[in-house]
Amino acid sequence: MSTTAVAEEHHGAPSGLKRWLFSTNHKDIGTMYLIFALVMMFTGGALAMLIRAELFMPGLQIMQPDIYNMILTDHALIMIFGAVMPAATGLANWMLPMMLGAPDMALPRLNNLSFWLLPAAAALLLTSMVLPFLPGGGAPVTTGWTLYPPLSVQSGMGMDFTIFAIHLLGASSILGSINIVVTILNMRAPGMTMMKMPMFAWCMLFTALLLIIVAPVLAGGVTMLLFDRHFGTSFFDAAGGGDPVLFQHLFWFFGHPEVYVMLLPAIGVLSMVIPTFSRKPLFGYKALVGGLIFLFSLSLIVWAHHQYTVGMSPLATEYFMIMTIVISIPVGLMILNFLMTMWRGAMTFETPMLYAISIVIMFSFAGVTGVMLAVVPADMEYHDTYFVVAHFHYALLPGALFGLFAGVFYWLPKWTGHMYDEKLGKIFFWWNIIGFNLTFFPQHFVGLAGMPRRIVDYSPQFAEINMLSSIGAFIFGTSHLLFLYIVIKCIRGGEKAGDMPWEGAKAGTTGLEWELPSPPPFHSYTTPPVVR
Ligand code: CU1
Repeated sequence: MSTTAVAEEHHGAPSGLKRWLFSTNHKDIGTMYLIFALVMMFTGGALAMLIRAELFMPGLQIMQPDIYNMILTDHALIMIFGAVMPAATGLANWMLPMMLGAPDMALPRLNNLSFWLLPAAAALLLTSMVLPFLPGGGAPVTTGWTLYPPLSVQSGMGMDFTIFAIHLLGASSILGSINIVVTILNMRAPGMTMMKMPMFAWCMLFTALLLIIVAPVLAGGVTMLLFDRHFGTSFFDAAGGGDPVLFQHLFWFFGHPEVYVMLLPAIGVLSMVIPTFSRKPLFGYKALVGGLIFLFSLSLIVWAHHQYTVGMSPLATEYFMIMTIVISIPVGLMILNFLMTMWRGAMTFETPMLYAISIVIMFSFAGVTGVMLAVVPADMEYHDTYFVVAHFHYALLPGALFGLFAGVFYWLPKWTGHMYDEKLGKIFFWWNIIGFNLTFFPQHFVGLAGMPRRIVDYSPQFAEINMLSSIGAFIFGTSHLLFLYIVIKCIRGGEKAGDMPWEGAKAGTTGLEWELPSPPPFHSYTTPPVVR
């Protein structure tokens, strides 16, 4: 519908720029979230390209060490807070009301505020990157996204901009999460009980609950940092009676659940995509809900596995090790449920399904390296090496970003009314996946061989693998230009998509021997019941 048509239909509804600025419409806000995330993905991706260009060979190529560290820091902050989290909120905004049979999100004005805090935060973050190049701008932020003191207390003005950006991002996440929780609890259409909700809604519910619990802790931690920097406190300064390790506990109490905040929306997308393209209902719905509760609870009590090397008591270390290994049980359960959903299904392999299957494989691999890292004596060896970098990129690209890609391809027909170009979609998938694996798989080996992470230069024996990794990164990075092209092409036109765009993917093509089971869950939200 064109802007003017929208304005005509709702009397006095703003059009043009005001439509977006003052929007309380979940679809428009969802669109803005997704576009913002896309812009941030390209920004963070450009930083990643700079990192890999610098690491293309030993020696300093294009930048000084402190600038390298700043780029590394902002790559992480932008990807996590700017790209992955807003994209997930965008999907939730678009799909939740339709899935639950609600007319809109529960708190539409709060929804508007949650979104518009994001560009402000991005402006602060980008300013912090420009400051070191200006006279009097201070030293760059070189702490990494973990912002550990004492370095974060000592760094320049850019750190204050970064801290304020995190405050705004946290506020945006908390408000957005409250909206998601209230929508799910209060806005379901009659008959839509909790246990009938699509799995995506369950995943978003737990994502939001996690954020409401942990984002304030991060906000508190960085506020204490701010006080140490400017107001003479010494929360994290041993000379004044404080303890820098305290910050690590505050940070990772947020930081570990944050991994699940990024992961769960992708799990939600997978539990929609896999049944649709397997033409079978989701296997073990109740077990998955139980698994989510298990995962949600455990993810809050395993944080110190990120800091085995700080000298915690052996008892505490063992506790965190055991809990971390236990958390692989609900994750394994999810993988099993996805495999059982595909088992003997009439599978077809459109782009969303290709992503879903590759995610199950690659994320399981990250699960295995994750268990390796959970084991204390082994982690003493791997800590702060490229093995960790390889591990969490296998967790966060398949486990979050690729899940979002799957969701975008799955729902683009719904959003735009057009089918995307399936052939280009498949080309993008293979280009993307090959580039990704070429980049990050070799990093396991340099890591095991002892190459430290967060370092601008390395010794010559790591040269070949780093060059391979950089070539992979350029293949991976450029693939996203095709993604952008596919999305724009789909928005601008293409084959018309009906109410149930994936129905055309007919069963029987893989030798289905029995009656087709009940329709895929897509039906549950294509015709939402009228609510008044
Ligand atoms: Cu963790």
